[in-house]
Amino acid sequence: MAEITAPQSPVTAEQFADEIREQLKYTQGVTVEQAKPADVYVATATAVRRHLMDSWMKTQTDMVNGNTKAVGYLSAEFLMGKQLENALLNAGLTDQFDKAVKALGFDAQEVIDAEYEPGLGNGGLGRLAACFIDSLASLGVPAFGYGIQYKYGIFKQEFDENGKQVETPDYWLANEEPWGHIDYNRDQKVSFGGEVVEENGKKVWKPAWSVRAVPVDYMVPGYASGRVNTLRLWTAKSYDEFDLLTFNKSEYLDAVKPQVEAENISKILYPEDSTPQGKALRLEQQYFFVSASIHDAIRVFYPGQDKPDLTTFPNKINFQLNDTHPVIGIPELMRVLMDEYDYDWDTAWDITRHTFNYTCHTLLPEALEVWPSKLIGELLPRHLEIIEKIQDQFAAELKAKGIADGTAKDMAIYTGDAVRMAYLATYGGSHVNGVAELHSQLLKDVTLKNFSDAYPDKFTNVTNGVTPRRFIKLANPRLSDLITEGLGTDKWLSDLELLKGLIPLADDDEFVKKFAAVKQANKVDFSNFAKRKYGFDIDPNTMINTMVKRLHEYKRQALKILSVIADYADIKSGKVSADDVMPRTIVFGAKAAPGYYLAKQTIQLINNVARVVNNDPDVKGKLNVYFPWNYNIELAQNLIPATDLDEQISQAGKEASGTGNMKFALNGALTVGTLDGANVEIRERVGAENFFLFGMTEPEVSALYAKGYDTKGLSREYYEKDPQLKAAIDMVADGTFSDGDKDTYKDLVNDWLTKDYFMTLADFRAYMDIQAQIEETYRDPMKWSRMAVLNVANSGYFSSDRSIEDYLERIWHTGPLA
Ligand code: B1H
Repeated sequence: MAEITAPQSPVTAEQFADEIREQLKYTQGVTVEQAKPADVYVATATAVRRHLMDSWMKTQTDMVNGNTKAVGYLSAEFLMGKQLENALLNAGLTDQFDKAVKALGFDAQEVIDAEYEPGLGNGGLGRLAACFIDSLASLGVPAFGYGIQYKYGIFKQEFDENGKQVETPDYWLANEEPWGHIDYNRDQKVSFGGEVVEENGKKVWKPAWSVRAVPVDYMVPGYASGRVNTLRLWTAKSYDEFDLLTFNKSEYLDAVKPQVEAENISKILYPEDSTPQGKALRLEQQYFFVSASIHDAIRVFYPGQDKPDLTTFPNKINFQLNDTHPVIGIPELMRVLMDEYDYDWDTAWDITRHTFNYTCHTLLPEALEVWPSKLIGELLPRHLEIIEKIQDQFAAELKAKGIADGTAKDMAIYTGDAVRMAYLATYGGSHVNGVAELHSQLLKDVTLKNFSDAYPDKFTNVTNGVTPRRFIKLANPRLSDLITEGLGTDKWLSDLELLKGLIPLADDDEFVKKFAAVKQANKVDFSNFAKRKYGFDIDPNTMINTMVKRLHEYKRQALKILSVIADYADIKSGKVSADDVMPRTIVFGAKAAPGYYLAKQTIQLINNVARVVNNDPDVKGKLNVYFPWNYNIELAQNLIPATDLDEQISQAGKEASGTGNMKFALNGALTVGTLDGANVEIRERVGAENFFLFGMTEPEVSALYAKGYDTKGLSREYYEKDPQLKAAIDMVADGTFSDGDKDTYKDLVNDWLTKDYFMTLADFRAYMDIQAQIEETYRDPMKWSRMAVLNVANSGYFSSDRSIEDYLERIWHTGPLA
């Protein structure tokens, strides 16, 4: 018998059933007989929260009274996923729940399914924030996640009859949401606009309008740590309930206008992943949550003090800036310290500099936020003044370092016209980190090179990670049981490097067969799930080949779909006999930003390739393409454990890290990938022989740009030279996937043949070649499964617990509560 260390509440199933019954009756006014699964879900959530309450309160008092510095993770996105199962796991109530709901006459899965998934993030960046707060709590480190409770999360994706993406609003708060507790008594006032005047030699900001920031608190229970941290998401409320003066003039709609506008601030998550839009409302959102959070931290750590000694602030909490989105926090803390607490500039700067650190998540220049000075000046006039002064100080510092004028100009935080938030963050904080080794290196060599030359000690790397609780234990219970059996303990859930103990089992045929059986059972489960949710008929006896991530040109979904088309063309032309084809099911999941034209064309193309291929008797059962709409955490948790082959095929030097790649490797999928982002480190760890590498490296990509690939139309040569590539692109152009219409994909085709910035065509041949090798390997099931076991065994490094430990050591210099 394996040693089991998972948390286990002393409460019995009978007691837990009574607690649920009590919630149903006394809070919801529903009898068990009347209750629907959704009622039982709410009752269970409330009961679980009660179980966590003492630990939550104790964690907070220990944090405030103790000497352990806390972490404030400032993030515009927290993509949490459903909460119930995770909360049950960490509260040690999973078994009791299963038995209790059964005793009450309900199906556990139906109760779990009643929860509506909150979508308060776009993709990897938001999910990383969710993994990090899970790991902080599990390591017992005192921490706050600070963000926004958007009323509308990431849009719901549907496909119309032409296969085009249609976005519909995600009104996730339409039904009772039992996890968040709105705390009207811990509100903060956040102000905007107006002007700065001088009074008695002091700058005074006279704002034009204010909103009320009200916190909604979510418990973040640690796994086996006994600690429960807080995710505090701010919602905007109006102060001006009603403008009586206007109302008396019987202009009712004008009277409620300020209220409606104030509440707009937290209304919607911007759906652009990696290409921010410079909209005033977005800057309002950023300032709104950051200002409220800074004031909240002062309230929490200096309770009841009018004149706190804020020189100790950096010893109380360090704020991590999750990308540039919260960087306005730097001038805000300066303003608070000087204008609200009377510190002089130098003292304020010293406090600020020691309070913030910045994580950069991108290499795409268009993703680094730059705000027009005019906009900042209108919305936050005092902050613009402070930014100007920071720029002056910065310029003087660069001069003193002997940095050339031209270079210093290139490095300007404030250019007169614009404010570069990444530069402000780099200068205004203590550390800057990238999210994978290659990414951090490229930040130093390219994106932030001047800064790295001037401030080499600021730069470090923390490779991303994912939480094994949600992405192995909850998503893949069969594999979890097998791992526990193989290792003789379940301790791997809080020490993922223990997975290394599985390495010898890759040579144990019995174990490898069990592992293969787990994968097969997961594939059957997924097939059933896909039937139920989408009406798909997925054959679980085919290879499941998955590409799930946001739709972006650099991620190269186009490369994948072109390869599928090429395979299809080969069968149609008789070049390849259908009998020789290894049956594959290709599953895509991807949302495109609503205004991203080529990304949306790619979605339409994938859907229509799926329609044509799946209905063609010539390839039936051999080549199948499915595109479940609305990719989200729930779909991820069902699809990842069932995947045989995972696609991580971005152009080298473009994907900062990727975190899907880690989830797949940890669930025993093999990866086909480029040397990009964290793929590099995954391959290093699982072994080159257990990873399907293809394509140009980052230096090769740079060299090809230097030759003029995108500017001189070099992609056309690849098209002319490679008949298989030509056949595939011609098929897109000739209307095969648009009922004969030659215009549908013309912009996509034109881009491939004239520009192809992300070098899809240049990497096509290498990609087809590696796919041939993949097929050959898959035909040997034992070999494939052994490779998959070694992927699991060697991926323990990619736990977000390890990422957090790296942050603690390299950046935050703090640790667990005593
Ligand atoms: C990542 C973003 C992002 N990088 C702007 N940048 C956004 C940028 O709303 N916006 O404007 C939203 C998101 N997201 C991703 O972060 C990277 O592309 C991944 O490679 C990385 O794994 C992930 C987590 O570090």
